[in-house]
Amino acid sequence: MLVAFTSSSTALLAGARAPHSAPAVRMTATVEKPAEAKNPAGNDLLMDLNEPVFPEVCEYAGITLSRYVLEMARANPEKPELNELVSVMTAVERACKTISNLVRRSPMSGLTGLEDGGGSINVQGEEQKKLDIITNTVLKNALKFTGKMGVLASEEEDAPVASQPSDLPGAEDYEWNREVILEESGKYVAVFDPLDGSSNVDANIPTGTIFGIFEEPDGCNVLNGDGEVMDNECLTATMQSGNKLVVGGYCLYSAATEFVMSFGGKTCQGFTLDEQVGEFVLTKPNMKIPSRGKPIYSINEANRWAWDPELTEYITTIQKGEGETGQQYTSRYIGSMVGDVHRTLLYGGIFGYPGDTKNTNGKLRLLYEAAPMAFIVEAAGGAAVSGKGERILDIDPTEDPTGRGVHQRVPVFLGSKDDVAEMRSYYDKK
Ligand code: FBP
Repeated sequence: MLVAFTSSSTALLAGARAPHSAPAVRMTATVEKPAEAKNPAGNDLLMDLNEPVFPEVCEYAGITLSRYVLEMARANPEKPELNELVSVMTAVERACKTISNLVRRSPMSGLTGLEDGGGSINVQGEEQKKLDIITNTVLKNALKFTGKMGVLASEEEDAPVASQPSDLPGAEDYEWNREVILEESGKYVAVFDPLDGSSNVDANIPTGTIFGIFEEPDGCNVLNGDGEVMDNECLTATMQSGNKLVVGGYCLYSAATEFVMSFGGKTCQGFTLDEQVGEFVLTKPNMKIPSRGKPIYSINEANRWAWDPELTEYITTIQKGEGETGQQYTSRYIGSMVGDVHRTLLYGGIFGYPGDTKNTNGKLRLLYEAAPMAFIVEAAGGAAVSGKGERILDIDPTEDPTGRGVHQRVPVFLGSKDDVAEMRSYYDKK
């Protein structure tokens, strides 16, 4: 028997705090064990995790993110390593709460504007915002403090950094018990974009944090016998295909702060930050993207002149309402990937950042933007492909044609399965 979340329970969880007269709802969810380990998009899963069990839910608190992650580890006793992921996820959760507060208060706390008045340029040639630097530090430190991370790769870091607690602020005066540190660290690898869409942040437009957690590849030792960092090993540890992700997700900083993630790729869960309590509460259990959603496309049309003719034909056709559905599509584009993907996940349709004659590989980075978002979209039953129609999660970053390593870019199309398939049909018919 399987009891997943029913609409009334969702309503209950969605903060429709039950009036005292409503009988306490005892919710049962049994362990889901699907026949074959496929994600909702029908693709292989790295690991076949059981969904957590919530025999009881406090009608006033709901299911918090931290409880969900704990229950996920409990529901998979045969994978004790998941217990270590609990502290990693707690760190990501805490960092996102901190970032949400920093972004929300930035106009009052002088955190708007460019770092060094525009003099601080990241490895991608972008002027860094003050918040790019600060949010990067917040997430980097939160992950390092877990002692569980081997390597971190961030949009704001030139190269992957080994997570050595010894380089944390104040570490020089602290007596490190090196054995423990060596033993503890080096299990997980994190890739992240600490503040995606930061070009919009000063205008109070939605931004977000995107993250992905990998297991460190077997036999990868970022520290040699003398505890020195092996840069090549760091790079190797981060350059993994998206289908190796263990956890992927994003946090959206908008009217509400929402945390959407998939643990293992089989389901997609949405949590909303209850600002009064300071907890992420499950408000969108088992998110599913419609296979054919609202007639919405989301793409920066300013680059239209440089697009492939196939893409131009597709967009023109759906704009005229002459596509497969006969519906006239409308355009929605925030210019913050997290915001545009979140809307696409809820309403359906298609989001894209294509390659074009100017930027053949588009703008979005494979490791810490496209792959975690593709992981989420597939966990919700959608599709995510590159400009060549390749599954984003199967792209091997070590086969990097651009030589940009962790910062390599990839053309991205993702969203409702039928919309992505329709878009691809224009390339396949040539
Ligand atoms: P960063 O802000 O993290 O560099 O992200 C890139 C991004 O802002 C995406 O969020 C967004 O989808 C895209 O660039 C918008 O690019 P453009 O302004 O060229 O449409």
